[in-house]
Amino acid sequence: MTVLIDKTKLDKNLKAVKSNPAVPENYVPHPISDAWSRDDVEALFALPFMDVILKAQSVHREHHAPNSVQMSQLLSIKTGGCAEDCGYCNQSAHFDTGLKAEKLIGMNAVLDAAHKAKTGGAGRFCMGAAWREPKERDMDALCDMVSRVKDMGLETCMTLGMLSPSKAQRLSDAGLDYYNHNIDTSPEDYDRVISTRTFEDRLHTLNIVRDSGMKVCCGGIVGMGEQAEDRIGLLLTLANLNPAPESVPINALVPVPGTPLGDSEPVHPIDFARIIAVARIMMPKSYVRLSAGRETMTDEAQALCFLAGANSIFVGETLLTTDNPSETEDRALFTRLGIVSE
Ligand code: SAM
Ligand code: DTB
Ligand code: SF4
Repeated sequence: MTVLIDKTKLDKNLKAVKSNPAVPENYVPHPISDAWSRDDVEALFALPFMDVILKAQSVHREHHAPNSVQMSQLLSIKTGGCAEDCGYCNQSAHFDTGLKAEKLIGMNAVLDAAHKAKTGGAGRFCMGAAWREPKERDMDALCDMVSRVKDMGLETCMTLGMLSPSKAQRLSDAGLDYYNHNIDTSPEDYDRVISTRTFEDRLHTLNIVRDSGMKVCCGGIVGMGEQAEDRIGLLLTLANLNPAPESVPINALVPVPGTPLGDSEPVHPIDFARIIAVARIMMPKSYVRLSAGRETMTDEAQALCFLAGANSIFVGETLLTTDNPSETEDRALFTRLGIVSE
């Protein structure tokens, strides 16, 4: 049995979870499976590049259409001023990044953006809020956004921070298909990056999302100055969630000046493709998304990621607040590679 989380630390962190008012008194964490051991993942990372890519491509072709990539479009529905202190994030109120905090946007702005997303070919519309958790008073508006976007024939996704069981159920009942909640890095590295919540808080919300019937979108960020063992720990935790997330965004840090991680060294494109390949091998049925960071990647680096088994991207020229390649650039790349969107 693989020990993913140090027991003493887990006990300490479970107390932290229990201090979260969203967590019921009788909370028992879902067991994490031991389908993948740390040794297994180390062995995958140690493979020569050609071997890991071939393995990933074979797994990919067994489970997915080889030349098809899912397209999701993001919209920030509540920008900036966030109470959390995630060291990578320009939306945290703890750091001075020059980003202006805004209120929850209105329905018309959401519907306009969703319409543009659909016209641009996106199949899923993901609404993100810079919150620790949504407030009760915002729930009606959020549920309306979900049902109106779904009525347009788009899949729906939201990322709003922590959820209580009742809030998750309301979103699920409104028609929310996916909930995005990233673990970001390994359990061991978590406290270096974020101090205002625990890794177990994240796992707890993921369990609540699962129990509400929504699909799970959960991934992480690389290029935050993490060690090789943290990349292993990140993928190990994701793949051993039971079941594995249906959607796995792998973000390359978008370094933002003013954030604690704004000076981090970028990940080499070959190392990034290797991470995608290992994720693909470990989570064969999941959509592995080449997420933040495409703006600074060459066409060749992105092609390598698709070869490694990435089969989803964020489209549109803005992610939540930072730049992403334009529709024209993405269309040219897809044409060159013979990729079709789904
Ligand atoms: N506030 C909610 C939360 O954190 O769960 C939802 C929005 S938050 C911006 C969604 C995710 O975006 C984070 O979990 C993180 O993985 C990713 N993210 C944020 N800033 C990023 C950056 N500068 N580079 C790469 N990914 C980033
Ligand atoms: C995810 O894993 N990446 C997206 C989405 N889920 C919400 C967000 C990336 C944010 C990059 C920084 C920004 O644009 O603000
Ligand atoms: Fe807030 Fe989410 Fe940014 Fe963390 S990642 S500071 S929770 S918006």
